[in-house]
Amino acid sequence: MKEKLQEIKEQAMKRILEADNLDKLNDVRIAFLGKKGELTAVLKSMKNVDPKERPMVGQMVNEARESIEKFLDDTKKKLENKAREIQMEREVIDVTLPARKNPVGHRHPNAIAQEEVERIFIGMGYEVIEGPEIEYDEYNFEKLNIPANHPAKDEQDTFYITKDILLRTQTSPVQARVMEQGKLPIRMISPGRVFRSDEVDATHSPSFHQIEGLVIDKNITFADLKGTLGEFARQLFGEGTKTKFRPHHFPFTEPSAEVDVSCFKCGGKGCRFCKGSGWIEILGCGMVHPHVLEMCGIDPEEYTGFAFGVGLERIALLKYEIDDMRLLYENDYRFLKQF
Ligand code: 2U9
Repeated sequence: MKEKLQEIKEQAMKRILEADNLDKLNDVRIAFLGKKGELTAVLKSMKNVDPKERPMVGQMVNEARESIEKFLDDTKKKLENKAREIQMEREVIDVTLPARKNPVGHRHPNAIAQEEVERIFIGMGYEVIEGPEIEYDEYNFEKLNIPANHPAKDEQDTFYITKDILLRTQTSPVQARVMEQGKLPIRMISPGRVFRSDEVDATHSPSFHQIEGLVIDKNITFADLKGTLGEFARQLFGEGTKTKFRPHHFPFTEPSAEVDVSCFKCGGKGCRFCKGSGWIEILGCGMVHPHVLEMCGIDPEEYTGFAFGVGLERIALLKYEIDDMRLLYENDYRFLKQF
């Protein structure tokens, strides 16, 4: 028995020395001290030992167990230290390495164009006011003098949520609400997203952005409108830019006009960009219809005003010479980073 124990002890020590990681060491512990381990087997066979010799053999088994356990624990500590050292080495941070590039996004052409338009009007004393994208029919159409039988109100053109609630088709309801508040004079622009039930193509999208402007004060005339939009066009497209006002019709303004700017590519001679005409259409405008003033609580005998609307995407496409509106909605970084 003594020899057997000595042999088990030597075997265990040898295997412990050979274990070069914590998993292998644990295997050795199980092989010798586990429930089915070799030393445990010896303990179980004690019933066959002569009862007189049992205390002595028992003591020998305990001694063997203790020395194996101690050696296992010491080796475990050594292996743990070694593993920690390896980990520390692997995780060392080289502070002299150049920093990894952190790619940042890019401002969208729409955002750049919007900020440019806002900057110009803020410079002329306008306030920037935003409003809800979901609106009442009353504010989107009725108060803007758009009658019930107007084609724009067709379900083909407008996204209705209920009979009376819709996705705004223009930002005009924001101005209608400001007018209703009754604080005059008003000098404001309202940028924002609008919705129209259009098929997607190079120049249309069911959701796009507008910037509308409104000025209400005593003695505002069409001359103020022409001067303001002329200055806007010069600041946006360059000092030499000319403007042309063509008569038009909108239900909410009277008289109304569409505005062309002289082509900033060819200076008005005619080129591919302006399709040979020398002019590019950029916005719509007019004097606020007296009926609209009345419906929004303003006396048209005392106050007059002008309004205008520009499509933000149209400005972005023109300014950055982008030929397909869909590029503005794909958010491909390779496209965006060019502007
Ligand atoms: C109120 C009164 C009048 C806003 C106006 C336009 C002319 C116009 C278009 C530009 C391109 C829409 O995005 S677009 O298709 N808009 O031509 N908008 S006058 O007139 C108003 C607004 C609010 C209370």
